[in-house]
Amino acid sequence: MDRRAFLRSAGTVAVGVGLAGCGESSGDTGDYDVGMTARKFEPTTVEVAPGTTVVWKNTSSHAHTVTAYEDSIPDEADYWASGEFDSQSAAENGWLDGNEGAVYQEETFERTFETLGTHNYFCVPHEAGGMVGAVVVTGDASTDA
Ligand SMILES: [Cu+2]
Repeated sequence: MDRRAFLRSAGTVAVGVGLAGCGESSGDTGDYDVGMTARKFEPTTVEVAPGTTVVWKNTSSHAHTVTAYEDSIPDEADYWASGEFDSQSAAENGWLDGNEGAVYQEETFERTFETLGTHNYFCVPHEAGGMVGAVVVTGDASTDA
């Protein structure tokens, strides 16, 4: 065989390894998409393509929840919340019953979004303090979270 051609092709292996999936984030390590600080989701709004799994991580020492607003997600979307509740009232009652659905320090919650539209959500204990966020699922999103 042509030895030079063999060497040339062998030398191209591994190009591009490690580059796939790196998102543009504000200095985090890339293992989550939305952080939970002491009193807010950061970033507040993320835009993703259908089929994207969004990962929240509690980057604070406070317990939080990730709880969808039942009346403020697309009609066709299933209800979602940390703690796997099937309604907003169940999630709110679960929190009152003993912090059910809590995402504690360093813990993560993830959800895969298929339904186009805006999914608004909040943190049960900190809603009054403005701890709310949104996942916008759009066919135009170029980033994979
Ligand atoms: Cu909170």
